[in-house]
Amino acid sequence: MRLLPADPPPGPTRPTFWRSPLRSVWLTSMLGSVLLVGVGIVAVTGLLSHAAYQPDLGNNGLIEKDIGVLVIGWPTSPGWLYAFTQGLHVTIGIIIVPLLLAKLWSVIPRLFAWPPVTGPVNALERIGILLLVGSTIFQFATGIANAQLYYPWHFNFVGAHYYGGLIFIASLVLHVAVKVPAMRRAYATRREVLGPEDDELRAPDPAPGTLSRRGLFGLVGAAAGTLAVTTAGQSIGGPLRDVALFAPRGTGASFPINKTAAVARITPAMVGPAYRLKLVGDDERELTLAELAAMPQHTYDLQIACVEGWSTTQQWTGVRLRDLAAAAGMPDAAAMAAGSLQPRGAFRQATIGPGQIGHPHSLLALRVNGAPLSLDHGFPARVIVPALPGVHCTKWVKELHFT
Ligand SMILES: Nc1nc2c(c(=O)[nH]1)N[C@H]1C(S)=C(S)[C@@H](COP(=O)(O)O)O[C@H]1N2
Ligand SMILES: [Mo]
Repeated sequence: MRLLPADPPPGPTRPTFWRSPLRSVWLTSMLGSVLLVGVGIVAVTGLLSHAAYQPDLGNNGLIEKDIGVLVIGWPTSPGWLYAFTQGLHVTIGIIIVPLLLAKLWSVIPRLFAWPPVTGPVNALERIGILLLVGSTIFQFATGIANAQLYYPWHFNFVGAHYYGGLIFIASLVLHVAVKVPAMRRAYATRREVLGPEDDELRAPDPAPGTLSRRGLFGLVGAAAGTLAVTTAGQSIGGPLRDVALFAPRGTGASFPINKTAAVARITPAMVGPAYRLKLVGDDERELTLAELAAMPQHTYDLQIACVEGWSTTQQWTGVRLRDLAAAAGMPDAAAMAAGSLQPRGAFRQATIGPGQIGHPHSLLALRVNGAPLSLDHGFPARVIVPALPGVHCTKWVKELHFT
């Protein structure tokens, strides 16, 4: 029984509708191979970022059910580790967008292939492609929107981007496995001009060319290069920072503020003379700011590296977290949860592990660049730990729980 006509209806389902002389399996293989390197880096650094968040710890509370891919204790050295991996994740993710668009353009006739499904195996393959294209668009759209601080959706970004990433990786692995033979054939025959009967992507009735294949690569390369120049500065710093037009916190700003005290609803009264830092462990005690400042102070150059891709190195001064753990009667604490004065929102608490607590450069900072913290940077006290995602460097710290 035939449900659909054997001949495609007029429009994009007809092979003659697609007339660019550039499309071929070879072109798609080239674009796909380069893209694969890019998305490979983005996928691995994405999983590393997930590991760095340590969602298994306490109130980091990002994901309800963690599939547990790449469960590692996140190291504290080198100190620039997260700035590097996350800078790569965001920067490469943005740079490869033109390549992704060119790749999708190169295979678009396949989207309209007629008949839409030829059999059970083909149906599975098409579902796989649907998952791949769907999750790709979802991952790039949510990732770029997040890096641009634009949240048009109502779901939890971290969870959605994590599960979306797992679907993306699984469907990509499948896709590459299925397509490797066609790619190898295309590369082997690169000098021959294959006819449409041998090359499912070649237009049977090509229009005169307007752009050479080299021109297309040049265009994609130029677009990627422009994105690189206007994005990378937020992570790399230096003169590139001044042209980081696509970095929402990047242009010129060498020490961005993630969330201002006003937005976080921190009032001057909260951080006035009545301020006390609460330490909870085997003992419980409260310290005034003067008592904190009277403890041994240490100064280090440390980096804040935000999940959004930007990073900055400043000189921080404060009390070692391990000294505070000892002050709470727990010198060997395995976890520390930092609570903020911030009345509402996701940043009320973040948890870190034993490696972070024990590192001599892990501070509850009272000063930055020689001066007391500004209110926007977390006055009176903030957590700052080497190689930790910025999101766990809690500002306006009210209490530290050691367990
Ligand atoms: N209480 C609180 N702490 C916080 C945040 C926040 O919104 N509230 N933002 C976090 C994030 S996501 C980052 S990247 C850093 C940024 O620190 P900065 O604003 O001093 O640059 O602070 C972290 N600490
Ligand atoms: Mo952040």
